[in-house]
Amino acid sequence: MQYKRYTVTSALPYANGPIHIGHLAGVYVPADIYVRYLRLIGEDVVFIGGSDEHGVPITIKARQLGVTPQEIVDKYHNIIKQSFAEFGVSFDIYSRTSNKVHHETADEFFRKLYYKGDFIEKLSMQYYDEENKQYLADRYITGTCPHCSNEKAYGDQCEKCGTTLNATDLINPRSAISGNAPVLKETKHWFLPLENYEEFLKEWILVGHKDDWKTNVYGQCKSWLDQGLQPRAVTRDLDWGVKLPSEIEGSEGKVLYVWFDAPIGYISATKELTSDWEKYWKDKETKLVHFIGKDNIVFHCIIFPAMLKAEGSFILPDNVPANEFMNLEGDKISTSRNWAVWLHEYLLDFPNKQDELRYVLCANAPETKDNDFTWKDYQAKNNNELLAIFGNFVNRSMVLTHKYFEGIVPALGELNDADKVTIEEINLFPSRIAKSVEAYRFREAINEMMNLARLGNKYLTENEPWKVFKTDENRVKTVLNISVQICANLAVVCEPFLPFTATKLANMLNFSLPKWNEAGTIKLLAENHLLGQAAFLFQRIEDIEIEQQVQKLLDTKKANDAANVIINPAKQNIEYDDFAKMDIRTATIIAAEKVAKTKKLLKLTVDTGIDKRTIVSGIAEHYDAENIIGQRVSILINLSPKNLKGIDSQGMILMAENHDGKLCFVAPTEEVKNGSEVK
Ligand code: B3M
Ligand code: ZN
Repeated sequence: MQYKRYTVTSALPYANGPIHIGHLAGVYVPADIYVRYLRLIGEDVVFIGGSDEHGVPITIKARQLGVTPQEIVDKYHNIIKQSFAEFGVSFDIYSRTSNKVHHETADEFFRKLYYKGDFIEKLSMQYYDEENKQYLADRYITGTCPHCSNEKAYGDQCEKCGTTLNATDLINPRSAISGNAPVLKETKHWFLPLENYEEFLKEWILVGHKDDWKTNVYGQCKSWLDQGLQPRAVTRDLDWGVKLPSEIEGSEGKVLYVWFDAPIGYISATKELTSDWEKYWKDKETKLVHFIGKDNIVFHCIIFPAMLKAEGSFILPDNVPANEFMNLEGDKISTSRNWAVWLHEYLLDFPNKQDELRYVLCANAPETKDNDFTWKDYQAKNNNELLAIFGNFVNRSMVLTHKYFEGIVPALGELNDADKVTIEEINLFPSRIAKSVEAYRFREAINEMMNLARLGNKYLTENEPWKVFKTDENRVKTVLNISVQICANLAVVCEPFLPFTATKLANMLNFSLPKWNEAGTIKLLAENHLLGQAAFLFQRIEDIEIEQQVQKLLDTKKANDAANVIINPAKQNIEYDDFAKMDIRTATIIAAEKVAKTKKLLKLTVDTGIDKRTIVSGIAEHYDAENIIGQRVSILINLSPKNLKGIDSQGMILMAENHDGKLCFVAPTEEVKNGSEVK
């Protein structure tokens, strides 16, 4: 179907932390490419973004830091908004759900459904923290996941296995506020009876979007629909969020569930952007596209559409191109573990290298499966692709045109067969790239874009203008004309992916970017047009820069390991006499050797102050024999001797384990004679 305009939304990030590369690769880079492309083909499009400022993740963070939720969202909203702007994510509006217009819009939406009788009102038992006198919504409850035994599952979801949960599913539930076991207490809530929309959703998704939705999205929807839908609570007992209309009985202390209000945020933001907002949400000739991450699929494909359908006046999304996850150096990105490349830090560490990151995240986008970001790959893609192919081609074309023709676009002479083939190929690129972008296949699209640079490189290399110039200046004119035309084409078709590069390149070529449809020809630059100065589009990224980033991650890992040491609970009490039975002495290792044919054992000779005795100790994986001669230790000397690998071991050396699992000696910190009792 032919659409008149586009409404493109990107998931509203929670304002409880900054943006990282996972968000970018999954949502914002593809959405921005799509929107920039639409603008270049001259479409009417609004690109909507904003911060999701409600919900339990925000109030939990505020509580942890001892500040108000408003302070948290103010801080992160500003960081997020600024880093997006610097990164070139070209939102038409970046709004926030704490805005008045949003509260009004969400309130109006809820009321409409409420007064139509679309909700069911239910009394249910909810976990309650008696110490803090608070109902425990969603993430305020933690416990063991019944599916995968993850001990840190939340009341709404297990992040380890991805299952959506109810708080009452959790084994051994705990209040995230007090750590206490919660009690169940009655409370009233409003539910959207999703089962009433099941038939409509099945028809709309399973039949209607079988072929155009991505398989991962379609698959998740199908599995939800196959399981059968159930009523879903749209309210919560919380004091942070969009308040329920006060005239409703029992509404006090309750707010809309964050996943009820957040998607309405797309609509509120559009209202804030333009008084003409209705045509972007209510006209069937508008194409609505939601860019999201895979953990948001059910909300955008099942629940929000059911809400829209219930409301009745809105259009439904045409597509929901959700991506899988981007991992970092082989490990899942995690805000709480600080395992991420943060956008605002990247922008500081790599100033003016937005496109380099955009390129890597798009070329490696987790479109069909989870993918991995590594700094080595970032460096390789920059040095071997952006710099060696794209940058190098543009640079050679510019430098040669300046060298031979003072930077003036030379006239096209007679074309040989190879020229004609090249020109035909140039012609195919815009539509080929467009096709991939329109099908949300951005990796394929960016690779095609690079193929145009590859074509240019190959053309220059094969025609060797630097050799031909002496004998055939006219031929060089033709070759360089075609080369700079390829540069101009690149400037156009790279714009959605590499907007900063497009601007630089257009400046270099001294022309303003034409619309997409004008690309594909060798007529973008007129004969005799004066080019600007040649400059480098990309710079080599050196090993040292990459090593610094890798080191930063290693430091994070170390800090996490140290923080994660599991401290066992105390053992049962004993009497002093039990302790007094143990004879522990300070001693010194005076000889050590590896026990043959074992991995773990060292045979030690120890001066106990009483005697010199042999002890076999399982520390060979942690210490080399020659390095521990002279080491002070503590020994349990009256442990019954034991024969280990044919050696009589007379006692046990006391060791403590550090966070890496390394065994460390326990020894006096000051000079103490061998044989001194530890008591
Ligand atoms: N804030 C969840 C997330 O950041 C949520 C998205 C809302 S989109 C309306 O993953
Ligand atoms: Zn689980």
